[in-house]
Amino acid sequence: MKIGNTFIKIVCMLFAGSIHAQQHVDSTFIFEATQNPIFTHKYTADPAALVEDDTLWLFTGHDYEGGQKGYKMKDWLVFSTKDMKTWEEHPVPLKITDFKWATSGDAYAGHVAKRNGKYYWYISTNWNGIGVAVANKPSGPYKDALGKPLLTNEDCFASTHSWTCIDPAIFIDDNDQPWIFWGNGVCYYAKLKDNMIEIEGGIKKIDFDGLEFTEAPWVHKANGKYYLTYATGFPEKIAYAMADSIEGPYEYKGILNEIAGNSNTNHQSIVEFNNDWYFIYHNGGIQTDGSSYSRSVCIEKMEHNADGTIKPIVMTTKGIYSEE
Ligand code: FUB
Repeated sequence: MKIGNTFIKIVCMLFAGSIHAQQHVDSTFIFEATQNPIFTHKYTADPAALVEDDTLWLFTGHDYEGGQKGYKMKDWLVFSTKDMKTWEEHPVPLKITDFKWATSGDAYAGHVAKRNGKYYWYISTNWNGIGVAVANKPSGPYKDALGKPLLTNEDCFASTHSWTCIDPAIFIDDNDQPWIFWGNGVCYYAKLKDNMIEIEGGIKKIDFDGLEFTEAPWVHKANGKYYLTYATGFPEKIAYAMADSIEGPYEYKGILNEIAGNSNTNHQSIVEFNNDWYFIYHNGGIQTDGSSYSRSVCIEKMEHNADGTIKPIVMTTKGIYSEE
């Protein structure tokens, strides 16, 4: 809270749910998480993590509070942590109204990637396509980089439904080539140009035996293997496949995460931070008003086996705080 030129530090210990919080200076909010869901002061969905130096940045969607009958999201949120315990929420960095062409008004899932010293936030809009905003800092502010969508339903050559062009996920390979994966019903992918705001070459789709793709693709690489994780079925579980190269062929490896409590969707983000792998997802678990449309981000540790497969995620209330 700012009164005149004086910053008033507000210490508000919130003992409800999992948060013992300290709120201070302007609109930044600092708190300690002690269990899942990580954030209980707002409904958060569709997490996308970015690690830079000693900080994990977590970009999320922002559901309306309980009692909703559909996905209602108007802006996106950004949090950061250096130790996975103390979290900082930064001022709202991006809103759906920042994309003038997004007449849907729906702030669906996004993903932030860093390149050439800038931060690119790829967002979906339900039926207006995928846009990209750019900023000089991970916390923003972000600005529409194109003034039009980067991808639209017309690019989704194998789909006919209106919400097919959603859920962008960026992967920058070791040779510095950026890729974008996205889709609902069909998993599409393409190269991005070095400028991150143009598609390079053709758009292709992922196919392999056992692929039943709903949405939410995410690509990570570990020990030379490529992993494609994605939501399958509905209510969604998270499945995964492995490959030796980014374009496959991918081999289906099974279910990584089961249906998340009280939520039709699951939407994972997988990232390595301080020598641990984290599986970040959402459930509808906030009591009493959590639901499929009022979701909350949760975090579990994730482990690769010696043969490259991944140990199934065990969703818990204590989550990454279980050793405390
Ligand atoms: O949040 C709206 C949609 O729900 C996302 O785009 C999907 O991944 C699902 O989580």
